[in-house]
Amino acid sequence: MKCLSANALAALPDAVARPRYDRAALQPGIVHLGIGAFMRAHLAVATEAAIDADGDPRWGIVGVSLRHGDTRDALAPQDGLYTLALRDADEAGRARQRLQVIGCVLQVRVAPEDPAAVLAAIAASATRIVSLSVTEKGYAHDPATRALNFGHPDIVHDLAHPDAPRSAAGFIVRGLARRRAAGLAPLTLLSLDNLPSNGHTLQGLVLAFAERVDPALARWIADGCTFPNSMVDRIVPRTTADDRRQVDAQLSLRDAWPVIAEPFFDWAVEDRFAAGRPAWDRGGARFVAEAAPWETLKLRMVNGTHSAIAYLGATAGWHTVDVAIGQAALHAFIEALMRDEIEPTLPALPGLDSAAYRTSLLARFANPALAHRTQQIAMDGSQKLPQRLLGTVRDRLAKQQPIARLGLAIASWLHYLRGRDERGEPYPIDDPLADDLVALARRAEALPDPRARTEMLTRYAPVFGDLAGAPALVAAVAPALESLRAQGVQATLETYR
Ligand code: CS2
Repeated sequence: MKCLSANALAALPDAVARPRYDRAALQPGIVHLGIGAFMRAHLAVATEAAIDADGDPRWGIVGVSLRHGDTRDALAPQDGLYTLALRDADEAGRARQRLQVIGCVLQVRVAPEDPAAVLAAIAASATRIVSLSVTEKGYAHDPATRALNFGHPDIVHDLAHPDAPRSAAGFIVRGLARRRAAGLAPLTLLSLDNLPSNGHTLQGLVLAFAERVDPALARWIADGCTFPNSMVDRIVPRTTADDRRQVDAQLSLRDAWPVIAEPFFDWAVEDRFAAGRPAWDRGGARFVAEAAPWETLKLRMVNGTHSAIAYLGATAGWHTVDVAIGQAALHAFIEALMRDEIEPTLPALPGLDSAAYRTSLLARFANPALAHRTQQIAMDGSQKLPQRLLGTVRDRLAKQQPIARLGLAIASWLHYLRGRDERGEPYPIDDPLADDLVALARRAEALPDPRARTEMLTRYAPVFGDLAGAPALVAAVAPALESLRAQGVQATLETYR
């Protein structure tokens, strides 16, 4: 089978969408840090639609991998091309996929191999936007307070090595320093991660780092660069070897690294760009005055329940989200969690029908064609819980409202930290704070008293922050945790639905 490449585009089956614009004319205008599956199924797709719609050639993308060379190794021989496979099921429940070859990624840089090339890309005169999807832990911050963690090894390293940073904040600040020194204009820093007020969060981290490097640089960034907040939403599971085979069969070409996603796409982004932007609205983006209310909606409804499904599913042995949500008791629990405990905390969003949002979200989770692994979503819980579940808890406790179901969602994470499922199968805890968390779970396990156990676990401040050990939190989590331990996931769900 031939490989996907610029020369092979003409041979694609008619049903496969492909770039219609002149790829050779594209200039690199966006540098994207963290070119993983999510970005290739979201930002790149909206950018592709914008270029297709108006032909503006200034928005080609230079992707940066902050860790491994695998994306570059896959995409370079393909001239940067890759396939997006949108998957769902037809009315009869049969899985189907719609393919599109994306052309706006011009090249991929691998930061550890060539940090100078990444800095040069940020400092290039044609670059107008530096975007990021580096996941929660890529911000090197304290998850509970969202302040830059100056004790983080990458931040310590980056303060000492101006020419070879490792962290996103290090690359951004050192790259901007070069722009400033070269007399170039400031640009936009655009976070696409699932953090509350992700633009403001990024701004706080970048300015904190820049302040340590040079206060005048920090002022230049604060005055000239913009940090729009944005809410991103599309479910993008990790691509498997099986996915590749299915895409290859339909392409009649070999694509070393396609991305798989649901058809649903949403992006609410603040229209504050220091040096222009693509016409992303042509690709489904919504330009909004304030993204924060949309972020709260999405983080609490989509991600909060996704994490609960992940921990309950992984411990019960339901390996994918569709299988998990297909369990009547889990479905009923998640629906009730949304309706009774999350939705009442959400900010007013004009035009939003919350019942319809809930129903469509449950249908997205039930998509049988994605095979989204619960263990994948379960990773990095320490970085995710604060904005996904604990903000909701805080809001409800402030109004003396019950948090029984949120208590079970949090208990499911604590239970998961034991590192083995209900059949006794062990799994690794994949989390930057795993060492702490596993040791804590062991110490708690040794305590005979259930309440003392929950108290010890919820006293973990990097995650629980000002809620650490709070009596109302402990009162909700302790019975749920005990029930998970003594009766298992299924029986517990029956009492919480
Ligand atoms: C998921 C998200 O892996 C996870 O933590 O909850 O990646 C989720 O699929 C997306 O945010 C949906 O937009």
